[in-house]
Amino acid sequence: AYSNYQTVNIIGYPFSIGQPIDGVHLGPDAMREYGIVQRIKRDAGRKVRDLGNILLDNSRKGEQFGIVKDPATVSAASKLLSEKIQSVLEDDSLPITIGGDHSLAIGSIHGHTARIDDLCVLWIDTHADINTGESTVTGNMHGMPLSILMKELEKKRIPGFEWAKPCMTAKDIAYIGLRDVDPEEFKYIEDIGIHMATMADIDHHGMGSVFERALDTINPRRDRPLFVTWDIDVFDPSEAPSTGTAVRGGLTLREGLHLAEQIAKSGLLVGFDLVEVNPKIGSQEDVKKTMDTACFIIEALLGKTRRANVYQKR
Ligand code: Z70
Ligand code: MN
Ligand code: MN
Ligand code: MN
Repeated sequence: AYSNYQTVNIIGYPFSIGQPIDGVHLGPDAMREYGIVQRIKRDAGRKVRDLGNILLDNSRKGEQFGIVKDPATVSAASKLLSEKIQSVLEDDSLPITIGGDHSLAIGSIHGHTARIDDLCVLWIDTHADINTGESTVTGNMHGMPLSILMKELEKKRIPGFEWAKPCMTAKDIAYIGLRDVDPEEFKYIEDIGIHMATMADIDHHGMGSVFERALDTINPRRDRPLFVTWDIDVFDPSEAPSTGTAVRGGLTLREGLHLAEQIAKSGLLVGFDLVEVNPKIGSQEDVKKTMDTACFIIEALLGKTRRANVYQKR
């Protein structure tokens, strides 16, 4: 029901202040130059609109809350994304946000929940991104977006995000792909009770089963609209080397494709993010491979399968 949108809207989010490494703000334009728009248009069987980049303040002011770096800059940028997402959803189209660092999920998830009732979320990532101002070791806000969004962590929110009322509870979200979770994050996840599928679970059960279990937990009747936020660093560095925090032992391209194809097949997808592609990391070859992996995933999320080079009928 939810996949009957006509138009796919691509939103670039050129932002890097949620993490310390230069270059991730160049992700959206690098993906365009690589040909993402043409690649989707080629077979998508629906309109694709490139809305360009959101105009963001991507300058570091050095302002801090405790050790948390530049929360006001992150908040202002996320607010613009939330508003953009809300306006795009007005005309029943599917927004794709290309990052930019993962702090953008504050804006994209907030924007989706503002327009879509009963949203649930798959967080596909190496990292849990649920640190609070108390637990963060790095102070990087791309490791913290979920603590802003979760109702259960409301008391631990850092100031400056008053526009983004907590909009998610543990029963609304599941992780897939985790393998680098900070001890304090793990405590939050256990206390709150968020479903997590780690790389160990994927090894043991296989991606197909891991995906079904995640949906059984957050979407047992398969009737809730689904949002996906996909951190490219969930892939093994051999598939996606050009990202700020590559961790060995990640997804193969095939596991990623199977997951994306199953998500598309569910017919529940209402929007997604693809984040943390950094075209300044690694060789030209590395960057190309990373963007190719990202393109494969975006195409599969939009319904392309490996049965034939066509998108599945919706
Ligand atoms: C760590 C932190 C993180 C992405 C690194 C890492 C978080 N837990 N997220 N790379 N995409 O800094 O809080
Ligand atoms: Mn992340
Ligand atoms: Mn994560
Ligand atoms: Mn990550």
